[in-house]
Amino acid sequence: MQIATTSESSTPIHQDFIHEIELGLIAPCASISPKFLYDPLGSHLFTAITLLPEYYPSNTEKGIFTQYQDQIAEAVGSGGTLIDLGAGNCQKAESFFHSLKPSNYLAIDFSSEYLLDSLKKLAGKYPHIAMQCIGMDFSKQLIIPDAIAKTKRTFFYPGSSLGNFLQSEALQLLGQIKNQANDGSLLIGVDLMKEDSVLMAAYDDPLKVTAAFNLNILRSINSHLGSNFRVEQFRHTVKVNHAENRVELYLEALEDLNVVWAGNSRAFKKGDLIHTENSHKYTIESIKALLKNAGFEKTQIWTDPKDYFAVIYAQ
Ligand code: AVI
Repeated sequence: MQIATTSESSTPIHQDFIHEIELGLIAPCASISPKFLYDPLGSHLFTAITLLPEYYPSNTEKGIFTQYQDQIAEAVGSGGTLIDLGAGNCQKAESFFHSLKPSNYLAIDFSSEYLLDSLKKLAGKYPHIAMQCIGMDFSKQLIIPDAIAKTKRTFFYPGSSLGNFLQSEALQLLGQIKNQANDGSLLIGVDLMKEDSVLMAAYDDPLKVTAAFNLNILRSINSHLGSNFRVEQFRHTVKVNHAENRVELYLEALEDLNVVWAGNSRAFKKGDLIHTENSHKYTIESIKALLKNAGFEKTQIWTDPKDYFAVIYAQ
């Protein structure tokens, strides 16, 4: 078993996080970056979300991967380094090991604890693939260490996570991917715009798993900041913003309350909102234009029969 963990300067720095969280909390419209959703419990809750029948992105993307596995493998080719962005439990990348036959697998995720656990299990099953993992906040900057082979880098970014970035941030990330692919390529999953009822069911599921995932961010913030958020004083709220083509997640205060942490505090009135996530939905035209702007000239696209989701190979 060969696993290398890297702690580059891009590894999350606690002090930067505290500053970022405080800025969001004291802003007139309070917000918390969605990356703080993914503490160890949050990562498990997200995995549970992907198993919900209402959360169509996961099962639809899986259907596309299964149906077009051969075409995708032919487009991507075999060998080289597979770089998995937001690897999580590494299961999606694993499903491509057989057809893409990477010689090297680099898993990158914000939640390094969860990632290392996942990678240890994987490395035992595929001793012929060299594996590395990096705990990195690539929402700020994506830096692939020089030690990672530069030839035939294929970035793998499934699950429509690009949608969690604003358009300008998404463009910047795609540009960084293009720069560091060295003539390589990107296999990406993107969620497409659809009717509100489908979106609302996916982001406000009847089992309340998404509510738990969203509320858990308050515990994650308490552990970073030493604040005294109480989960039971908030509720999960979802809006579809048609002007911006996105689903928005919030936490709504159920009563007047005051949150305190080292030397600072924030008062919330009943009904006040904390913005926790945007999930942008694309059209085929809008994602093609974004990829082109980032330097990806050629695309191959696969979708499902309802046009809910697209898998794109971009070069
Ligand atoms: C990770 N990301 C693509 C998910 C999404 O759909 O935007 C996160 C999520 N938030 C609520 N449910 C799932």
